[in-house]
Amino acid sequence: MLKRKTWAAVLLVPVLLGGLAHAAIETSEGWTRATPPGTKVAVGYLTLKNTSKVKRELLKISSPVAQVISLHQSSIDANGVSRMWPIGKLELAPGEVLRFGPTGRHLMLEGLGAALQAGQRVPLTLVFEQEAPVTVQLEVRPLVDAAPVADPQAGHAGHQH
Ligand SMILES: [Cu+2]
Repeated sequence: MLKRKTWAAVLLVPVLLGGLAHAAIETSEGWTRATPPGTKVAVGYLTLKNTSKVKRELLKISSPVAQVISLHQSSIDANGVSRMWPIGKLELAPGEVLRFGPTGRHLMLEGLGAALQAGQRVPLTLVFEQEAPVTVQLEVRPLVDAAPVADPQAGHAGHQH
């Protein structure tokens, strides 16, 4: 028994030193939507969780499929019109969970090299301050015929940023 406890203590050391082996920012539920041919813009969503005890700022987002990826916020005004604007800075407080969604925050993927196909997976790399880059796969969901009014992708079809 004594010997087993000693081993347990040894194995715990790297975990307690932490930070390197285990990513402090967890990502989940990443998805985007298929794009019609010729469309250069797509929107993406995901959930971020800061499992660390310190705040973390998102510094950079990149993907091989898009030239530029930025963060946007959208909301519906009193007339039912969807509006959106860039988010300057995104910080996660310790323990904070941030869910992106069609009526809130979204990722703007601009300058797509090719149309996104349903079933494809789009890799996305997120760089947070003082963290190793985190890569998440966005699942490409089918393009729906009648996009809801609140769909930021529909809102982006008519204008450039
Ligand atoms: Cu947008």
